[in-house]
Amino acid sequence: QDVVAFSAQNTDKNIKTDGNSREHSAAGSVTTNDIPTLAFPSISTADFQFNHEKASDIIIEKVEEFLDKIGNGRLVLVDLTSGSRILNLVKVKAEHRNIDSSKFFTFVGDITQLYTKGGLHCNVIANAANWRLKPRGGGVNAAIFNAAGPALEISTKEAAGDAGCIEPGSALTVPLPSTSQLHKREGVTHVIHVLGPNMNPQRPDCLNSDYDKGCKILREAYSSLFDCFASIVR
Ligand code: AR6
Repeated sequence: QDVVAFSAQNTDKNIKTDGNSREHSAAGSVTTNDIPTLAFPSISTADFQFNHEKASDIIIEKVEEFLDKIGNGRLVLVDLTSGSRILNLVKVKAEHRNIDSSKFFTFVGDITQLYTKGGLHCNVIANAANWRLKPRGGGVNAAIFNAAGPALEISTKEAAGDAGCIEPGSALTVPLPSTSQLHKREGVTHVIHVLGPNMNPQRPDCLNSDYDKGCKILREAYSSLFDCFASIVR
């Protein structure tokens, strides 16, 4: 990852973003390390081809709805590059709506290396999953399964139970064993798989540009995700 991208774009005032630093404070005081933090990618807006304007409105709406329900927790929208359209749309809209930037902000970086490369500690990360909860495919799903190792596949199977899959609009919390590299190295204790609406004809359950349905499902997806995070925080 490009260190410059971290320092130029990241908006968390509490962390140094020179790419090598860590969150720290004087002994005994509360550090940002202790704050429950959910890092999440923009669900459905890459491989699933969901409209970015509509998705950014829904992210803002749901963040505003949930900020009071997650106690002292923080929500962080993450994407790989500073040129990310969805990240920039959300950033501008969040500023417009005066959303508390200590509770919600955007961050440029790989969601599997937020601590080691960006100095941002996120104990929970969200995955834009596929309905079978399989490691395959590309995007953030493959990145998270690769970084976590086999422990995530095993824990995901356990959490999914007999069904073994999830419905569009729903989320599933998976505790990440301490043997996983993602836990050891990045401090991630939970992965929340989320299945968003699909507008890509090459993927299952394509909604064929039915945005009435698509927006409803994307709202449900973020509600499920933030509810799962709220349960972890509690
Ligand atoms: N770190 C942070 N953000 C990322 C990373 C990463 N390592 N990789 C991608 N993104 P996508 P979807 C951003 O396509 O549209 C999979 O194959 C990316 O730039 O991963 O919900 C699954 O198996 C974008 O902003 O998810 C599903 O079949 C966001 O993550 C399907 O794709 C989501 O992009 C899900 O498609």
